[in-house]
Amino acid sequence: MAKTALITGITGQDGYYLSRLLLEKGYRVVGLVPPDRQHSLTKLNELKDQLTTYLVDLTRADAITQAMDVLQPDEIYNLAAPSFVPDSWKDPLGTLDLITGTATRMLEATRQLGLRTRFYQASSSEIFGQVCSSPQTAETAFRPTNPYGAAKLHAHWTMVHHRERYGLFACSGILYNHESPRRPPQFVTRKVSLAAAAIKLGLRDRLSIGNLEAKRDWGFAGDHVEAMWRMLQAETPEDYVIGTGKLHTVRDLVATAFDCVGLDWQKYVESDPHLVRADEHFQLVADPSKAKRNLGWEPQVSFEELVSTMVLTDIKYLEAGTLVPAGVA
Ligand code: G4F
Repeated sequence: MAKTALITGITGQDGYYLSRLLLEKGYRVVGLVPPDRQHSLTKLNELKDQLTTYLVDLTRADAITQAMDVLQPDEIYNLAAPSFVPDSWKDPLGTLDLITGTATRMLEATRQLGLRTRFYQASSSEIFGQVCSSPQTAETAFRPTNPYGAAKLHAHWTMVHHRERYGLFACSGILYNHESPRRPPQFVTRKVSLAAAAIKLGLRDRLSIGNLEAKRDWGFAGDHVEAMWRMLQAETPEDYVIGTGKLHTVRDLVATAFDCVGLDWQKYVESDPHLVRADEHFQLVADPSKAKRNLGWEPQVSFEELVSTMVLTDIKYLEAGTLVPAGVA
């Protein structure tokens, strides 16, 4: 019988790539979608005939428990989260409830129903924050510096408590930045790929960007969701950092993107101090050796391939005159 995988955050970038992967593997894939996110289901049009979705308010423990009781999932991937870090300063409490609250409600439902479900918690390199050593492993000290990172850390510890106290098969993937043509445009990779494409096509002539010296460990979302699945197939539940192990600057990103379309970025890009974030740390880089050793996981797509795919896909969208609302591409 086909395994059932339940995904929260299915309408996001990772939800799409993970659904595709699990469907290819023969899973029955079910998304729990909050009623106020129902409109986002159009982003999954390509997969809609193969997916099941339930409208469930993730802020309600009883609704989650009821859905899980009906579905009896073999695996849960808890991806739901507001993911744009600066927004977490505007609504720290809402961020905490959506991230930590949802994780806690799902873990508690698993425990109370006595399910043998395997649970994946989407964690983030933001839990390392002001890092004390680089590259990071799952054993590196956690020192988040924003409400998003703090909420992700709380969710991580809640998952650990359920694993250690109740014996749940639960684990965290501590993921570094992962991108694709489905990344919403407020994130820097998509902002840059869209701008390079639009400038190439003569649709605009400038790109305002924040700190060009900011550094990130950027990988491909399709590679990172493969690691999520592998974590739940392992013999024992363990936490992993998932990243490429390579740092690039925003300057590298811009130069690579504009180079793809034969443009000199320095003619078009200006730095806007209003877009520079305070208190950022630029040594967030993964040591993915444990994932390679235990899970056989390695990133397949290089930084250059990723950026070029994003720019070329955006050119196609813009040439086709397709509207590119957040997250739809
Ligand atoms: O693309 P970003 O906005 O992503 P950020 O903040 O690193 O967060 C992403 O990755 C985290 C770790 O995996 C996730 F937890 C989180 O949910 C999200 O997926 O910014 C990347 C870097 C930052 O250093 C930022 O300051 O790019 C720098 N940057 C420079 N100029 C800019 C800009 N970022 C944005 N969004 N816009 C700019 O103009």
